[in-house]
Amino acid sequence: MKRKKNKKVYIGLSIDILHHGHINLINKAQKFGDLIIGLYTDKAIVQKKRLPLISYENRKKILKNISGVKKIIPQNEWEYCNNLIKIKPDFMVHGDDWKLDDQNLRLKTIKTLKKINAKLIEIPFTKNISSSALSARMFSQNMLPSNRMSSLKRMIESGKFCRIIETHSPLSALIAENTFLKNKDGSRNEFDGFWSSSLTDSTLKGKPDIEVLGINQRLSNINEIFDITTKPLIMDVDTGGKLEHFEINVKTIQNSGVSALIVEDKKGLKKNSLFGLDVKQEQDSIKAFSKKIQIGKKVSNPEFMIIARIESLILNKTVSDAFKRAKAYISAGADGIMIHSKQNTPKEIFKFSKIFKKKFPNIPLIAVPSSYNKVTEKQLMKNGFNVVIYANHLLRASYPAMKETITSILKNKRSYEIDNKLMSIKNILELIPGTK
Ligand code: SPV
Ligand code: MG
Repeated sequence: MKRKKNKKVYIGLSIDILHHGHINLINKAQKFGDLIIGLYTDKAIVQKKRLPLISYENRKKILKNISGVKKIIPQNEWEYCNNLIKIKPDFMVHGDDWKLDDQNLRLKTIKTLKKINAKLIEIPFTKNISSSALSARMFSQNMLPSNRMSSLKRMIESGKFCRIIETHSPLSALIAENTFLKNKDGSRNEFDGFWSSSLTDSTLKGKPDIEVLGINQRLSNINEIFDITTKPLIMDVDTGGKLEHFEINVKTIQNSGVSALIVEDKKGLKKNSLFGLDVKQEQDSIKAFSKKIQIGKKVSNPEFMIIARIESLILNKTVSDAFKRAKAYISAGADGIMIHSKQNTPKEIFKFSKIFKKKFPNIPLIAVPSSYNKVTEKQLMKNGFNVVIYANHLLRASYPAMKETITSILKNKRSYEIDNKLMSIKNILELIPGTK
């Protein structure tokens, strides 16, 4: 078939992995006219799937060099309707495998095509090649520290609300990496990354949360997690320690592949914030803490995030004190603000977020709803938060389970009674590939 003159053809592609299935599609599509590709932006992809490893600009560069591609435009939403109405192509080409997915997208597209008098051409998909399977393999093999490091900032910038869970061990991280629920449209409801908590890392080692674990011990824990996972990690670095140490530690943390650190504006012997004023805790001065941020920013990569954690509300100070600090820390270069609270409702953090987002709509805002745990992710999003951290839940889940098991065996002088609450022997043998 000769290329049709003066006709326009549209395809939507994301091509994080370009394979021969895409080339087959492009070759067939271009025969119907001038081929316009709607290249999915990061923002569109994260609506339904994982952030791609390769950035939009680099994916565009690859696509530009493929023969038959006449024009590339951004595909900003998961659905094609807006681009189709804008471009008014004569044809839209799609692999017929979308019939196996959720029908919503296909039906909406057909409706829009009818409206603009365009024809849908469904091409049999190339057998034995699956982007999802390749993508899973690519993520597991290509998650170099630098890729992982930059992925959180890209994810937040793409507009995604990030859901982060505390992981204190490789096993807990493996569960967080692989557990997901399927949404109606086929997309996954899952965690976007991990939190390395000073509280649970210390507790796991039977030590108090007073900055007693050295940064190297914390990082060795994180490196074990990184060996077997691909998602980004935010590290709780307490007060960040001495200024001179902070400078060196930021570099080491960043180079290991951590995406962001959260440093709190306290000084002296650090005590866990959730104690509030039941223990002696002192807030750092705005000047000294701003200096810490500046030093950290000076030695870190632009894609690495230094997030300032404001402890004013923990110490019963006002929302306006917290906001004054937020302004200063952002001027010092902070890439985001975590506003902490030990209240059992989100009232005060919402008061803060209202003022904060008015002045800084584009600066990421992070919540740690441990005490105000009735708040929903939807409410956090509505109030301008970009990231939620469930900061201690997996360790808190494991402790009572272990304690109950111990107690049951002691009581019954055998393990039979507790067995139905435990993972089966079969499941543990099959959990880690290569065990057999
Ligand atoms: C942690 O998880 O160690 C934190 C959050 O710093 S909190 O325990 O709420 O202070
Ligand atoms: Mg902590």
